[in-house]
Amino acid sequence: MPLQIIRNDITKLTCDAIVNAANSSLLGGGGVDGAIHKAAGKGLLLECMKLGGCKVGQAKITGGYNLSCKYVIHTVGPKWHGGTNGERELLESCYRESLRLALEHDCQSVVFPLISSGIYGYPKDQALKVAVDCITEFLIEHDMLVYIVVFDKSSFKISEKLFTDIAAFIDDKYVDTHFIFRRTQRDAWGESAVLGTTELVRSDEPVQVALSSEELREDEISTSEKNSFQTQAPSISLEEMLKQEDESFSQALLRKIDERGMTDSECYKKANVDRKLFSKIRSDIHYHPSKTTAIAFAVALELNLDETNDLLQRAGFALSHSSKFDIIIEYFITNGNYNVFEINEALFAFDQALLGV
Ligand code: AR6
Repeated sequence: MPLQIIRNDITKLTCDAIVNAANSSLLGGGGVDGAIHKAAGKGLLLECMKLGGCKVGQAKITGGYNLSCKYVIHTVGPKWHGGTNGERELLESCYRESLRLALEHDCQSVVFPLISSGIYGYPKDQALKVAVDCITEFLIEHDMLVYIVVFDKSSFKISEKLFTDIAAFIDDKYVDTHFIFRRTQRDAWGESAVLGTTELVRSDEPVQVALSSEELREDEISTSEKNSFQTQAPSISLEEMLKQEDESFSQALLRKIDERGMTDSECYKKANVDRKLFSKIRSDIHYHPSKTTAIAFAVALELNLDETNDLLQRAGFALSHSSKFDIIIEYFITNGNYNVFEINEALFAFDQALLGV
């Protein structure tokens, strides 16, 4: 996945470069800067002493010393003074300059903390947005694995309104479904059965979760099949329709990319999917993607809900109302928001798997 948000301690990660949210002296400090210097050891400080400091919005590179990375890229974020003092531009410059250095040093993988969002007081949701925007812009032109690491849950915030909206949407759908499932399940197995999630699995695989009775799965499959028929454009000939019914996931994906006039790279980049994985899917018509990959492509293609279910079904999956993950995807699709990175931010905030590989 070219951009991933992870929760971890940046000093514990193995990658080509980690980025340090430093101050302009480059001689260490608190927060992530303090943690990096402590873990890297004296050698890092000695090298930093030779660099002559660094301006806000700029970046400088050193070795990784005792860390599990080749390089540390030190960048100095802006202090937050209310947002009208060029903070955003300076923060964008931190990401761009750091990525430029990473590229110059042939880094394949780079990890960023949320620069300026701690001691420097940049509001965390806005800091995250700047990070995601700058990194995705960079990834349109370059192949690199970039991670944003957030230290703990409290240091990560999507906008309050989005969070509340999604929470309400989940509540709505989830409660409804559980009421229905509770009834269905009670009918099938009696009162004592355990409630769980009903992720649809490939039809040739055993049912993985307690709740998915065979009937329920078939119910869901036939619902999505029905839906997929509803989405067929009336102008398609019967022959065409029958051909499409037999299409594999990979064939359907490639057809839809063509229909939308997208290039392959536009599509896999928009899906946050790695080029190598896309090549595998392209060259193997029977390729079975993971559910998160399949959904990422549905999002990149801006499919509506029925079309998404149709594509997912070709990979053996479906969206259901008994999984928070699925409901969040449904929320974004029904709101016409097909920004995979914004979806991932929300998924992350709700502790769900992210879209992409
Ligand atoms: N791993 C990942 N993220 C971390 C870690 C860690 N080990 N520790 C903190 N964070 P901050 P700033 C997160 O304050 O706002 C220093 O004194 C943290 O939760 O480290 O750019 C420098 O010398 C927050 O979200 O950096 C400067 O004087 C993010 O990293 C000043 O702080 C950045 O928080 C820079 O302030």
